[in-house]
Amino acid sequence: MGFAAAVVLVVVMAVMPEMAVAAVYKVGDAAGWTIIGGVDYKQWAATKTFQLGDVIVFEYNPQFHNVMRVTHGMYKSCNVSRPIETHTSGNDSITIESRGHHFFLCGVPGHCQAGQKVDINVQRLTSTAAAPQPSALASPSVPIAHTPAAPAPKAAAPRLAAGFVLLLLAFSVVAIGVPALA
Ligand SMILES: *[C@@H]1O[C@H](CO)[C@@H](O)[C@H](O)[C@H]1NC(C)=O
Ligand SMILES: *[C@@H]1O[C@H](CO)[C@@H](O)[C@H](O)[C@H]1NC(C)=O
Ligand SMILES: [Cu+2]
Repeated sequence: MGFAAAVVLVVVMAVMPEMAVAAVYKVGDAAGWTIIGGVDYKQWAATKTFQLGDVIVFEYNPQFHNVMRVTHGMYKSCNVSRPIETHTSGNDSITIESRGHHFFLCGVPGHCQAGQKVDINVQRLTSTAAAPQPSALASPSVPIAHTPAAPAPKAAAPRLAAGFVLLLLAFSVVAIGVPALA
């Protein structure tokens, strides 16, 4: 890679911070998807900044719970009669592929009313950045920070270091040369 290419990559990295790898979020963190312990899923979601391509993991005992994606109206009233989709594996990974609100609740009678509902909201941005690639290394229990995807700074660093050394050499020559002339 030439120096010009490295510079271009560094500039691209600087102006496109929204190009990030996907994060994996386990709903409720260690508690998971449950009605035990009074997990506040609204508070849980409020501390996250969900992005396109992020994976939301619902972990629960499928004998007692499920996951239904519903409309805003059904979410508000805990109406489980006509879900958009239903997940029942007990370990459901759902990739968020569109912006806006994604409403989920547990369809077992009484559970939504007890607070087992969550709104995953992906901010609507003006950006037209390409959808990020899901990270193969992400763990479901630990939210991964959104970091730049391309390894450009690593590639550019030795060249920048070489440039810095040249600059230091130039200053040394000037520093030694000036007193000699005086
Ligand atoms: C629940 O939602 C369905 C479909 O939107 C609707 O037909 C039904 O009347 C709703 N039930 C209640 C109790 O609101
Ligand atoms: C859920 O699935 C993920 C991979 O999709 C896996 O790493 C994790 O161990 C699973 N958890 C349980 C409790 O099976
Ligand atoms: Cu439930």
